[in-house]
Amino acid sequence: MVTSRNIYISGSDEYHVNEVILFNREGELIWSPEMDEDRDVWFRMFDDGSSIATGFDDNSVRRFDQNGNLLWSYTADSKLGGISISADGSYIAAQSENEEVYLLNREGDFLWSYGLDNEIRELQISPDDSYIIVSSGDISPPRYGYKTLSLFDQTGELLWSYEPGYGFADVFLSPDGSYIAVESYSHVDESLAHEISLFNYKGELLWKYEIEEGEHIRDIAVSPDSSFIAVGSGWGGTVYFLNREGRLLWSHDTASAVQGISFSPGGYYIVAHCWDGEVYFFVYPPALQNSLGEVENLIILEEAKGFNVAKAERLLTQAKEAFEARDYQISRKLKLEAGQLALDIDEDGVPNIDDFAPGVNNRYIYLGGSVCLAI
Ligand SMILES: [Ca+2]
Ligand SMILES: [Ca+2]
Repeated sequence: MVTSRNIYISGSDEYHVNEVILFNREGELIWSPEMDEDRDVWFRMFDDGSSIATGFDDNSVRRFDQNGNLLWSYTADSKLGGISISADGSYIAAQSENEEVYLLNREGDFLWSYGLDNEIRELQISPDDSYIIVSSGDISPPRYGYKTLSLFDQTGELLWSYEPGYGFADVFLSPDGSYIAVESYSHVDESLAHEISLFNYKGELLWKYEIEEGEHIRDIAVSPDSSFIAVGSGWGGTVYFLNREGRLLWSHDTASAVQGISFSPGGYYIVAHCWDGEVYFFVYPPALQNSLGEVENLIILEEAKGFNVAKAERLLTQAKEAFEARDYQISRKLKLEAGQLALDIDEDGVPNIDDFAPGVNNRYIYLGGSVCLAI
C-alpha cells in the first residue's frame, strides 16, 4: 500500500494482515509494531498519510503516527476490525465480532455503536462523511449467505436497510457518495442470476443489470464523475461498461478472470487486471466527447448573454483537435480551461454574471487616468 507521503506498508493482505511494516520511499524501515505471529491486525492509513488506525485482537483500535508513536487507543467489548476512515480523517468506523458497528472521532472518542443481527462483512464511510454503509450477512441456515445493506447517518440512526439477496461481494460507493453499487442475486427458475444493483443514498433501487450466465462479479468501479460503472467478472472473464442508467455501452472478454478494475482519475481510462497476470487498458472517448459538447453549449449560452467568448472558443477548438489526435489527457485539460474561461472571460475570478466589468480584469480598472485596485 502506497500513500501520498510515500510511506509503504507491507502485509500479507491489503488490509487484514499479521505483520505491519512501514517503509519510507528509500526503503528504510520506519516502524513495525511487535505482534504475535498468529495475531491478526486490521489496518487503514489516513488519506494524508500522517497516521494509521489498527484493530488489534485485544479488542482495541489504536492510532499511530507515521513514526509508530501511539496517539490513542480505544477498547471495545469484542474484537474490532474492518476499519474505515473518512476522507478528511474526522471519523473512524469499525466492525466488532459481536456484530456491532462502532463510530469514533479522530481523537478516538466513542460516538455510538449499533448492533446488527448479522455478521458484518464490510463497512464504509461515505466520501462526504454523511453516512456509513454496512454490508452484513446471515451465517446460519436456512438463510446462510443472505446479505443486508444498512445505511446509518452520522448520529447512528439507521436510515434504511435492503436485502440484495445471496452474496458476499463488496459494496462500491461512487466517488461523490451519491450512488452505491453492489453485487446482488435473483432466483431465475432453478438457478441464480448474478447482477449489479445500483442504489441512490436514499436506498432506492435504481436498476439491476444481469451479467452473463456462469459469470460472477469480482470487482466494480464507479467513474470519478459518477457517470459510468465498470464491472469485472470471474470464471470466464469479462469487462462490462455501463452508464449510470444501467445500459451496457460495451463489454470485452478477457482471457482469464478479472481480479480488479479501476478508473483513471480523469475517468477516460479503465484498467483491469486478470488472473493470468494480463493487464487490460481501455479508453472510453465518448465520455470525453460528451463533456466537450457540454462545454460547447456553455460557450454558446455565455455568448448569447453578450460576453466575448472568443478565447474560450479557441481553447475548445484546441481541445477538439487533441481529441481527434487521441491525446485525451491534453484534450481534457484544454476542455476544463475552456469551460472556466467561458464563465469568467476576463479571468479575474469573478463569474461573468456577477462581474461589474466582465470584460476587464477587476484588478485593473482605470478611473480618470489613475489606477484603482478593486476586487
Ligand atoms: Ca470576470
Ligand atoms: Ca471583471
